[in-house]
Amino acid sequence: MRKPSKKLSGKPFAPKLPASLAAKRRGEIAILRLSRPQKRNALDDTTILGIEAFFKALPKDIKAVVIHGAGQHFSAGLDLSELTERNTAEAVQHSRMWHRVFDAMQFGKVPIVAVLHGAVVGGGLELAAACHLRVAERSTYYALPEGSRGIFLGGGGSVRLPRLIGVSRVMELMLTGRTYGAEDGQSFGLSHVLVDDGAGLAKGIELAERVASNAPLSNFAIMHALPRIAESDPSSGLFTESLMASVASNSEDAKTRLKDFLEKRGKKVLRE
Ligand code: 1HE
Repeated sequence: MRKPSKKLSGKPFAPKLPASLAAKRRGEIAILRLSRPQKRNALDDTTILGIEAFFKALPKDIKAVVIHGAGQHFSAGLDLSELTERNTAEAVQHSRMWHRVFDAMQFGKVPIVAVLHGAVVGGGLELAAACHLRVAERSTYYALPEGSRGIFLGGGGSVRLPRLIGVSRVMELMLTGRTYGAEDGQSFGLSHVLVDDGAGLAKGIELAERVASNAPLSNFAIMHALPRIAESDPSSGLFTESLMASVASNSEDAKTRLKDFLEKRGKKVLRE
């Protein structure tokens, strides 16, 4: 049985969200909870559009976001009960809607930490893959059961997941329907940090606070420039890197932070 997560303290925060989502803020961090445990946090249209509304309404002084799930599972993926009614054109539009929301997360204003536990399945894994950091509790398991349901990835998974774990592993998950446990997920690169059950949210908040203490322009470069540079041809990549580096290092923030270090006020980089 999963130990209860650290109590989610913090002030409720404003955006009008569906009942399947809840938002709080803790200082410079906003925390978004998938709150539909009775349906294992299955992602229906209302929830996906609610996630979009949450990110659109993020106050300017929020510097990082944590996403986690209520109940025993992070998310059972696409709400399968909504799937049967769509024709082909509507299905394309539906997938494009997920793309719009998850792209806006990946290339949004602030870094996002996903805290995973229990099932991280199908669209739930696609949601996690659109986040910048992933913390997994030991109860986490990953699956892409689309093959057995007669469907396909539709939330950007075929683009993002191979970049995390390679086409071969994604193909294996999809063809065989097997699951990867939390340890496999950690060693393959699905999660960045593995923690005990019940410890994920506290770790996610700790990481988000650390991320939030970076210079905002550096975080912007890491979220927006790094993935684009990594996918461009090396020559263009190196050139873009030089441009981004010069923009960042000429900011007031960089000047202050570098001076602080040189005058012995900045933090040293010590082994953890
Ligand atoms: C759902 C969903 C769902 C649960 N859509 N209603 N995803 C899947 O193929 C995963 C399907 N779900 C499961 O395998 C299991 O629910 C779990 C392993 C995640 C959890 O099992 P369990 O025993 O804790 O819960 P349960 O009894 O199966 O589910 C509780 C309720 O949630 C039940 O409804 P109820 O009215 O009978 O109480 C389930 O029907 C409901 N439920 N999962 C709708 N996914 C953009 S493309 C992405 C494509 C995909 O995501 S494919 C993967 C779909």
